[in-house]
Amino acid sequence: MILHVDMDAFFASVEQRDNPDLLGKPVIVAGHSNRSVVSAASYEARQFGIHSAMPVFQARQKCPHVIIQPGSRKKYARDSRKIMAILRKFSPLVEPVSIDEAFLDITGCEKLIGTPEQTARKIKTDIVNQLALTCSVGGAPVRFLAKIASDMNKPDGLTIISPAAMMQVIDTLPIGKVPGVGAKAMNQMQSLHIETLGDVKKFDLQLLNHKFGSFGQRLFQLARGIDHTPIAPERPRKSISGEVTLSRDISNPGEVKSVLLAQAHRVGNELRAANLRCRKVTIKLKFSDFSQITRSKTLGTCICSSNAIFDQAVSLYHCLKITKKIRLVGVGVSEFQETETPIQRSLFDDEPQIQNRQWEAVDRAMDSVLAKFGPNALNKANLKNQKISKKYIGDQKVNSLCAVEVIITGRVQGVCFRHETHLAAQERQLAGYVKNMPDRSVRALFQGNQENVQDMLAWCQKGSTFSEIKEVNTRTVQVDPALTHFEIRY
Ligand code: TTP
Ligand code: MG
Ligand code: MG
Repeated sequence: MILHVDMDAFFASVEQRDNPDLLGKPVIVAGHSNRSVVSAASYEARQFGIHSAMPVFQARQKCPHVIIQPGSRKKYARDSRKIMAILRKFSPLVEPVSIDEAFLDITGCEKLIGTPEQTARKIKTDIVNQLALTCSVGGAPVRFLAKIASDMNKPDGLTIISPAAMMQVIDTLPIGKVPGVGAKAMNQMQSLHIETLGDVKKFDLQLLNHKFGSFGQRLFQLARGIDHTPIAPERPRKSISGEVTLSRDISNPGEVKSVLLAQAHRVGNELRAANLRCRKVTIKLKFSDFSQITRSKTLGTCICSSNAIFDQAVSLYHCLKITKKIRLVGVGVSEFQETETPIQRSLFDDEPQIQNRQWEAVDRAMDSVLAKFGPNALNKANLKNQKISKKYIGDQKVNSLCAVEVIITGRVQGVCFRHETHLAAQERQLAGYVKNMPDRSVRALFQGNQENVQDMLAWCQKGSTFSEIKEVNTRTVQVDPALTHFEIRY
């Protein structure tokens, strides 16, 4: 038996608990700007038609006296950890799937705690007693139905689907409630007159595969109550990111860097709190016309200081030729390594490595001050006073040789792209190669003086006439003295 636990109006409920004046009132957690969106809405606010992801101005239109709380991610994360700890007392197989929900496999735990319903009730009581928050629990023989069950009687719900009742629930379950069925699949469902998950059983696997691709097989199984997805207790985080929608669109590079700095700090703080270092830094920019781009860089060493993350983010930003105003700025880190993992140090530490370690020490000291005295206790000097490290931008060591391997993804495998890359590399007197890869990406190696290589990387970010660059990943590699010219490799 699988249980799914999901907190009720999580962020809003935490705010109501911590400020009893808000109890029984329409409360949303969101930024105060009209451009912000609602993160969470209390059940009182939902009566006015307010829901998560709705712009704040619309929420205000629906309920002019709605109370807006800015919220505190740290506080919610702290409560989330406590909730997960409670759940782990009921089963070793607990899989948190978001900040406010988790699956538990309680198979075989019956003798210890009782029936699934008794277990669910005990979980609810423990959470109320220890956190003064309510949750909804769903139980079913398979994972996907447990999640559907937890949503059936929200808030403060408890719904158990027994093995005997499972097929009846499937037969009447509206198809739109099945995870994975989005707007596109719904159109197909309508054309096949599929209204409930049970209706899927009228069609054979071949037709489902034809209509829904790889999702066809999953639908075929779900309609028969089969879901082999296990409860995986440890699913390590793959990335940490922070982004902000600005109160007005900006284009001034100084302002963009300020926002990158703030996001780098936020991400760095979370990274260090999780005892991790990262090898990859990504920036995301959304423009005034809502188009967006991401750019990433894979580093030779793992970092965790906010400063180093900021430097990388700025170098990615500098490689872009931006013509539109920016409405959202984000910084993300990924490809983690545990902090305890010993780092391979070079025999003679170079200046950037020493600086990195010094910044790390400063950041850790800052983290502990902030944890103790709150988010406003300490702040870095703003950019006006801060010298932006130029070591990653390319105007240092201009004459030294370097080699960078690049993987470019997007619409890049046309003939023109390789030829234009070849010409651009030759113009910059670089050695190396460009090559189409089987996974539709393009791999290239650029070797030459550092300034020219940086310039070539900036060219890659922009792309050529007929290409559409999605991501450019770079990795510094060993200089190969045998490489003397640039070629297209087939
Ligand atoms: P949900 O569990 O989806 O929603 P909820 O807990 O607010 O309400 P419900 O009773 O329906 O479960 O999300 C958990 C928290 O995640 C939510 O309180 C706030 C945050 N969140 C966002 O920040 N943005 C979003 O778009 C959504 C859906 C949630
Ligand atoms: Mg919830
Ligand atoms: Mg949830």
